[in-house]
Amino acid sequence: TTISAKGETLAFPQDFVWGAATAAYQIEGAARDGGRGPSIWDTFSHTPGRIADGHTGDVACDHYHRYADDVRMMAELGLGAYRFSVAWPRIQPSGAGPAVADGLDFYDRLVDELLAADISPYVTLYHWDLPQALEDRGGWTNRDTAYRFADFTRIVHDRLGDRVGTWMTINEPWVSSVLGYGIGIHAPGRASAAEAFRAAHHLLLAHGLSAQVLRDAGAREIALTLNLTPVMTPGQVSDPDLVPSAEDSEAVNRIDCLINRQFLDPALRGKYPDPVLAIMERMGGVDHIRDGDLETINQPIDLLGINYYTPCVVRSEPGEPANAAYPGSEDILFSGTHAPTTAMGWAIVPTGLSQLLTRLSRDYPEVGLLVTENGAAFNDVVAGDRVHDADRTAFFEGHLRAAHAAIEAGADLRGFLVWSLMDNFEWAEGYNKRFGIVHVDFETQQRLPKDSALWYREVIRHNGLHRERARRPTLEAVA
Ligand code: PNW
Repeated sequence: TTISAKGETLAFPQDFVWGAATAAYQIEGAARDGGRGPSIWDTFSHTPGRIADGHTGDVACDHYHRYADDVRMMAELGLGAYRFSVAWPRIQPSGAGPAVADGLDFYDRLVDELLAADISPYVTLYHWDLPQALEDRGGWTNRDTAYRFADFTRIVHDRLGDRVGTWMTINEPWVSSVLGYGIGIHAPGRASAAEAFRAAHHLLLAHGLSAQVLRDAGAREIALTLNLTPVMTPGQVSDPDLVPSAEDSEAVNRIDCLINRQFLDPALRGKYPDPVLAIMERMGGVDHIRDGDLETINQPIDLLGINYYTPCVVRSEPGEPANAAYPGSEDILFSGTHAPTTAMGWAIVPTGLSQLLTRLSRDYPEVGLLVTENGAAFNDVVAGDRVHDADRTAFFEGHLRAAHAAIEAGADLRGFLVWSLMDNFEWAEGYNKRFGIVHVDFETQQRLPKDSALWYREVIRHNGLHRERARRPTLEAVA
């Protein structure tokens, strides 16, 4: 029996998708196997001083060799969907030209294992591992990269399209462009506001061209995944209904345009917000935007993938210099909060997710919503064969309650994928920050489901969340 008596659980919609997400460079390792070419993350992680403790993704979770065991583990956890990314340099080592058989074979086997385990594969085509050869020709600042990505899309879809229904083009173009080209804390490590805007535009163009290819090839569901960040004043963190001053509202709107609408509006409305165009003009011009680009970018898509971790908290502060990650953010102060934080130092604000989902379904009603990432790094306590991560469970519980509230308010949320399936290479933080619901011992490669994974399995099994008062032993537990 399930605990479905009214009031005992927060039931999610019947066909709600429950799963977990990863990305190729963060888990695969096997950096030189199967004819894989170097990506910008190989170059970056092997550059001294770039990654905490000099960590690299050379071995990572060795998932390339352990994928079959990993799929078995996913099945044991009851996952209905698994979101992974395809490493472009495994398929086209120099970013162009014919596909490498070993690379395609790997993803082919992975997809078959998933389907045999009744887990739906959700494929991300770009999760930051650009072939280094393309970076040598300008990377995402070069318009041609977008066309190379369309070719890559076609190759991957030709091989996997008969079995993969859901396709995500680009993961988090804000992070790729701003952290990679704007401030240089991610690969390729460049630091120029003008380049970041160019790169962002070409990433959007790549999304549009890729979506066209997928549509023409008959893909069932096409998505763009964005790191969407509710922007709020310090007062709104604890009281979402608070009405900010006119100055604070302007600050919130400007940052919302830079981090969210710079991507949402071209993809879903075919235009850049005016404040973004004005800032782009100041930062080096808008010549990279050609006639027809916005039509290409504005492809009909089925799903918007939402990666939510933490809000952005700002207020007006005349005289404050611009924050390098937000060109044009003069006179805005980026503020801390009193909310508890994760090991990343990110404030934990579950209501940010309900706000975000409600706002998206109001402002962009034509697209379905899917949480493609939500999760947290904590300093987990390993105790024998258990990993106690009550903080992570509480984090997910809070965010699932928030997601449920948004659904009740009418948001068209189709599913929820936790970040991440297992501890992995957390980019600039290396292996020091653990986001997994499964613990990984990076010496032995042993996987150990954390308490949060066991809790998540129950959530999936019941298609819902127990209310506080359902915490007492359930019918099953006492039966
Ligand atoms: C996302 N930020 O990255 C990525 O999609 C994942 O690959 C990553 O592991 C996860 O979130 C956790 O970090 C982000 O600094 C990295 O704003 C950095 C930021 C946002 C998202």
